[in-house]
Amino acid sequence: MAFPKNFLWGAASSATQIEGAWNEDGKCPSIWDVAGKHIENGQDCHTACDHYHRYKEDVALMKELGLKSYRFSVNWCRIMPEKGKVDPKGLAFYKNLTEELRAAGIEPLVTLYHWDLPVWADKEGGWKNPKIVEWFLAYVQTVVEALSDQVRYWMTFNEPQVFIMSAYVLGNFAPFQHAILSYKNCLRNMLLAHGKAILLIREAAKTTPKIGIAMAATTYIPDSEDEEGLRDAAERTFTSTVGEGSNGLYMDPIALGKPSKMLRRKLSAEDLKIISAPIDFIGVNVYQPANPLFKDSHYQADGLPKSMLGWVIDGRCLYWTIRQYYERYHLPIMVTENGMANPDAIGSDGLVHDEVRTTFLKEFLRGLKRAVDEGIPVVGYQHWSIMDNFEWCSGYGPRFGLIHVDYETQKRTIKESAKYYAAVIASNGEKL
Ligand code: GCO
Repeated sequence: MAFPKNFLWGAASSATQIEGAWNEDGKCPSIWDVAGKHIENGQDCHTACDHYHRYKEDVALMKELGLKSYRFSVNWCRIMPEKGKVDPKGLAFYKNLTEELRAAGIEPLVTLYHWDLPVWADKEGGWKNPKIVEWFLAYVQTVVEALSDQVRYWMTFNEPQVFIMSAYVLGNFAPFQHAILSYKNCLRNMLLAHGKAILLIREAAKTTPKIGIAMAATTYIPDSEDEEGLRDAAERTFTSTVGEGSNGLYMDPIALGKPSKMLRRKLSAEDLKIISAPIDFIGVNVYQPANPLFKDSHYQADGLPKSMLGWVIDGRCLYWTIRQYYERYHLPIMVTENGMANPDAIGSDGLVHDEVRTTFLKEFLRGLKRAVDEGIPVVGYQHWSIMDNFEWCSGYGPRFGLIHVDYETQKRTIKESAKYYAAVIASNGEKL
């Protein structure tokens, strides 16, 4: 089976990771702007790729690569620098960006929350405070009213596992807290904010919206493809609570209206009705399989290549994530992130020879094709990332981009892997 004609081949980014201009045009600081000592090598996100000032050049590069879609996030801190106060300059930036994308024939895919919580909201407890639902909805309303003439695709949240579990329990993402007793409250607040945002978007949008959520979809590759192997893998993927592998904990209430055991007493029937407001697709962010997390897995990671962050490279995990999510939730799937970090540099010929990323793409896109061939409705693939950027606490060392960024000069260079990806897009996935 061929890829659908309107398949969304694209790339992804997020506001904090590329925009810079952290205190311009009235923007308030986010929890990442003040992350200080938590970031490697004394780095920060204040300038990043200066995309705020260079978005036209960046959209021109996307057009050159032939992207059909571009996933980016809106930074809450630009839109509402104070509680209840809208900043028209912040809105103008995203209006200009979406218009530029439309003019280039690129479909904008908007994430409403990719972790840039305003410091004013954090001071009042952030995701621990039930009032955040109201604050978040006021922000969403403003964005949807301003952009929905140009934007059809919306994602409420990016990787709730990370901005709830890692940020408030493990304490390794901003705001770096160990508030385990608040974990269930944070989860409930996030789930209600998601469900209410869905209803709001459907009501306020000027063009019929397609709404989803992007999950940290770390899933388990079956040890064998017989019935037992498949059942065992899916079971581990959705019911394990190991780190970010807790797919069912976060997704079951949303897509099935069913809480896991842990949330049963926390969510009322009324809550669940709101939380399970119908969505149009599930976004999956896929990097590496979950298998190495399970000691009793037969999985052999030893011989497999790893990225510079130590993440195992195994292209099969894209296929299995798509299949397991589809079989459990029966919703169209969008790959909202997939990529790898590499210490890329410009060669003496002025080119970036990132063969490892090309090999990575070939392998993962074959997994994507297998899913499409089997008739699973996959609506798009967004490579992470459009350009090298600020990798949260790891700073600027790990380079995930299709486009190389020289952080001294802000010069952009299209990497060799991006040329390969452009050819795949031009053939609509025929030439992998
Ligand atoms: C995530 C985020 C991205 C990361 C990327 C690489 O998945 O953690 O959505 O912002 O940069 O995943 O780690």
